[in-house]
Amino acid sequence: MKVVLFNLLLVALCYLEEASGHGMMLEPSNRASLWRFDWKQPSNYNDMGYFCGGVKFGLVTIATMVSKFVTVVLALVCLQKVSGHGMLMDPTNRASRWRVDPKAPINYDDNAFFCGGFAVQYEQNGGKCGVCGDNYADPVPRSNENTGKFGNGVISKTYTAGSIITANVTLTANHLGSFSYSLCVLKDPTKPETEDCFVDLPLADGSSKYPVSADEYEIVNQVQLPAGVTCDRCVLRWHYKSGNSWGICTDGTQRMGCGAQETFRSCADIAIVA
Ligand SMILES: [Cu+2]
Repeated sequence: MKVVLFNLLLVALCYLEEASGHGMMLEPSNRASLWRFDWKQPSNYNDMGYFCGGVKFGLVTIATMVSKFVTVVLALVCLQKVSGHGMLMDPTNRASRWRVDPKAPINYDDNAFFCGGFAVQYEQNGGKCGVCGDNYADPVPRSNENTGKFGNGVISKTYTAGSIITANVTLTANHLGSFSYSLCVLKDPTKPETEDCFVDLPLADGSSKYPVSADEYEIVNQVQLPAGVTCDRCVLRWHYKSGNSWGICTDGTQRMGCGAQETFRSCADIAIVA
C-alpha cells in the first residue's frame, strides 16, 4: 500500500515538475544556473523555469510530459553528481586546504567526497565507503587519505584535549539526514588511517548525531574532544549520512530517510595538546 502511495506521489511530482519549468542553457551556464557549477552562487532550483510566466496548459500530451520529466530528472541527477554536496570547512578538510593555503593541491570537487556516488557505493561496493570519502574500490592510499594526493599531513588546527571545539560545515545541497564526527589518533604518519582507528565523538550536548534541517547550508556544530587524548597527528572526520532517499526502515516500514543513503565524508588533520 505504501509503495502505491509513493508511486502516486511520484506521478504527482511529475506533474509539478512539468508545471515548474522545462529547460535552460547550461553551456555556457546561464545566470540562474551558475550555482550548479559554483557553490558560491545563489541556488535556484527553478532555473529551468524561466518560461515568461508560462503558456496555456493543455496541448502537451502525457507522453511528452513523461519524457520531458525523465530528461529533467536525468539532467539533475548528472549535475548533482558533478556538483557534490558538502564538506567540513573548519577545521579545513584535506581536499579544501587549497582554499586557504595556496601551496595545497587544488580540488574544485572538494565537496564531492561521497564514496564515489550513490550508485558506486551501493551497487558496486556493497555500501562501503573509503575512510575519508573516496570510492572504496580506489587503490589505497585513496586520494583523500593520509599519504594520498590530498593527505599531505599539514595540520589545519591545534586544539586542547577535552575541550569543546567548533566545527563548520558547508552544504552545497541539503539532503536532510545527519552529521556525526569521529577522531583517529594517527600512530604511524607514514601510513593511511584505517577505519578501525576512528572513535566516535559526541556533540557538546551529549548526542551522537546532529539532525540536519531542510534550510541549513552553513552549519556550526560543537564537538566534544576526549579528555586526556593528545596527538601531533590526529584526524577529525565529518560523516554525513543524508536522508532524502526512500527505503526500508529497521521496523519493516518504508519511509524517506530509511535504507541506503548518499554518504559524504571529510577528513581534517589536527593536533591536540594538553
Ligand atoms: Cu545528492
